[in-house]
Amino acid sequence: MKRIVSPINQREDRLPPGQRWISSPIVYDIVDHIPEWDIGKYRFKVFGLVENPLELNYEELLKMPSVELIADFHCVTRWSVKDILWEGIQTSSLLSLAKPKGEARYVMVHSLDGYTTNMPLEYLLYEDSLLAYKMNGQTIPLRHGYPLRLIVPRLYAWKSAKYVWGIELLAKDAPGYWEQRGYNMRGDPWKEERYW
Ligand SMILES: Nc1nc2c(c(=O)[nH]1)N[C@H]1C(S)=C(S)[C@@H](COP(=O)(O)O)O[C@H]1N2
Ligand SMILES: [Mo]
Repeated sequence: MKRIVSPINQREDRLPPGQRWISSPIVYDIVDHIPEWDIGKYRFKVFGLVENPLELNYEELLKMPSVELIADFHCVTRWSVKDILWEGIQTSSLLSLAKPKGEARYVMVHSLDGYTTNMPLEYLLYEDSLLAYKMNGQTIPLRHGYPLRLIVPRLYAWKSAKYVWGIELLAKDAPGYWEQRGYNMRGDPWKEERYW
């Protein structure tokens, strides 16, 4: 299997300004209890401004061409974790199947817990952006995003939505859960795009 080391790990300023290294990611959730999702009913969707809307069940996702990714993880609350190993589907390959329309410029990511997050579409076209179903060699634990988690190493970790069920392509940017509460619409850690 192809293994990608994220370009962010290879930067000279690998640790973004205002961050410190810790050994493993701290779990954050907007709800108190994450239920065991019914995987038989789970459907992942790419919709909105696309020529070919996609709908895939979990089994179909696992059959898609996959890659391994090693990437650092940077939380806006100032901790960072080195070299997490993920396995999953490159978002660029899903988008090339879905065929974004010309007007599509932004995405809204939708999660099973009601969480949402937005970002410019270009971040899903980088080779190191993944929809991951494995973490450190095992099925992603529920607390870290089972069944499917977006990983966008180039942005702060609140953009790496857990429990993802959909990616919606939009012409205009719109704020997700944290973005409605003052977090940045882009969130580049090297530019310290934390809040407004
Ligand atoms: N669905 C969902 N995804 C989410 C969150 C959340 O509350 N719900 N929190 C975000 C934040 S703020 C961070 S820092 C990371 C934390 O990842 P972890 O819980 O796997 O450590 O998940 C992000 N993805
Ligand atoms: Mo976070």
